[in-house]
Amino acid sequence: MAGNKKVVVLLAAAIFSAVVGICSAATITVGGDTTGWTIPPSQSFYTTWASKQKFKVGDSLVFPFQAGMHTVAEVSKAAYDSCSTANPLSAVLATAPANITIRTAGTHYYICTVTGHCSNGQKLAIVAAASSAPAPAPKSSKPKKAASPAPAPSTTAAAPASTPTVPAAKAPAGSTPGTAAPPSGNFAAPSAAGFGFLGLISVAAAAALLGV
Ligand SMILES: *[C@@H]1O[C@H](CO)[C@@H](O)[C@H](O)[C@H]1NC(C)=O
Ligand SMILES: [Cu+2]
Repeated sequence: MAGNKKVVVLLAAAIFSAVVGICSAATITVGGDTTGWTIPPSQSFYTTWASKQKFKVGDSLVFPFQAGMHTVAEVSKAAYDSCSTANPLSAVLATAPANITIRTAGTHYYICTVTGHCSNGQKLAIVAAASSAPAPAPKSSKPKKAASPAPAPSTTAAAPASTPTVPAAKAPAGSTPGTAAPPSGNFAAPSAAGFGFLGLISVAAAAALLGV
């Protein structure tokens, strides 16, 4: 009993953390907290920094800099390569910190437009992945489940709603239906139904951790 309850709670926690961790837009401080956006200690600084980050559509790039000292503008690859400030693709942002939300997938280029700064390495190229919004669950890989998308009353819905979505875990099979904590069941049902593949991964991971 107690073990099963624990499993349900852990599964719910795993699904929740996976969804929050993977789907939410991030705020990324360009250059990190110590360097920020400035003439860097080396020409390759921002290239190296960017290679260690993950960017995706919806993330915000925050460029921290001393007011009046620097700017940020998005530019073309050619302008990035040549440090040309002639035709920026965006407004030249001079208010610190500049905050730019990544709108499209692909490579984006940013430079400081203050004379000499870009050529001294104050330039950033990032590759943004597509937004990781919850994808439609692959139907073929899912076990058939009760067609009850609406959140049902907690007392009766807990067991039926969560059991079919847990193909990897054996624990729920032998347990008494209805003993799962109502709050957990209530929470797990819409989560598992809505997050499909992600949920399955979370469940599998949690099951592996628990050794079931
Ligand atoms: C940057 O903009 C995003 C999206 O509007 C916001 O969530 C975030 O808090 C902002 N960050 C800063 C430091 O202004
Ligand atoms: Cu600058």
